[in-house]
Amino acid sequence: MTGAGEWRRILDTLRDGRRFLLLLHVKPDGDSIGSSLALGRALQKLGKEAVLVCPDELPESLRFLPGSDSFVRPEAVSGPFDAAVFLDCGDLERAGPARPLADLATVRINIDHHLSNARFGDLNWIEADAAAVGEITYRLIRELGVALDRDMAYALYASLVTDTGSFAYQNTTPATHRIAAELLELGVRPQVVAREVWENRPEPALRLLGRALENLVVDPGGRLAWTRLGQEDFQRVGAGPQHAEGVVGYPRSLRGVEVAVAFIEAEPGVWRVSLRSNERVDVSRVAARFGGGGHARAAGATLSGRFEEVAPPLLDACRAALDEDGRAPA
Ligand SMILES: [Mn+2]
Repeated sequence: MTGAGEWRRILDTLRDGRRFLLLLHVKPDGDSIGSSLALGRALQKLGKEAVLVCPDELPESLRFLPGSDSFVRPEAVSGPFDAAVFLDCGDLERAGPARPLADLATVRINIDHHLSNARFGDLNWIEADAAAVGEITYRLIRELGVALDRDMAYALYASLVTDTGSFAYQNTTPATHRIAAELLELGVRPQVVAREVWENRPEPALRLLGRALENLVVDPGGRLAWTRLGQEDFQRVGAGPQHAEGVVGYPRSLRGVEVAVAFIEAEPGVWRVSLRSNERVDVSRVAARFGGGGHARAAGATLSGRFEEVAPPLLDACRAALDEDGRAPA
């Protein structure tokens, strides 16, 4: 959490500026996409220009959101901007190829909820206990005096639903539900969002999940479980890394598991590692030791090399974190 002065300066910058650049993170998720769509629309309602930049293709599951066709590629953007707003980016690198565009802006505003946020902005608002950046964006829009409309409500609801796993994760709070209630009152139909976000799955994704379940390994004692999807798995079912989204939720769902890991070989020899914990272990600390980061219950890192080389040290770090937790007073 940051001081109230910083929050006021962010609001002032948004009120005073005319032209804004909104930046998402690479492999954009519902939180990043929903927050930027909602804030962009709010700024437009105030008569300002908002350019929404997406470093990657939008995931299929979020293209139902109104305005999702308004994102532009980094190479199509020209400055100057009064401010660049980073949403849901734990560090500058997360903005990927869009990162240099921030130099076209007078002020860099960093709005995030990652514990590990690098505070790279001129103005930073980091709220680690916000379930989603969408919650912070909701308050920003309210305090800018913009009335939420149905399109913004859908965007913010998508942000909440994706970052809380449909209000199931530990980050879900009364505030999350209060905001969600208001979004439903504005016309959001929850079944539409759930269907689009979770259930509109292409067949290769389900086939790939089958591979992931076959590759499941459970540590003796049952508190650590992991799976892997190598290039051979993707080839076998005609899937790509984008179809591996959410796979780590399956080892996490196993009875007795505290820490779950998914090793995804996104490119030959490049492993995207997803870490999850259920109750106690801070996996962002494990991820940080391997150059990654994230939240206490959900974090990630990228490792290069053969699986046999990259996996054991990371799994050992998980075991050490679990041992440490076992020794801590209850
Ligand atoms: Mn988020």
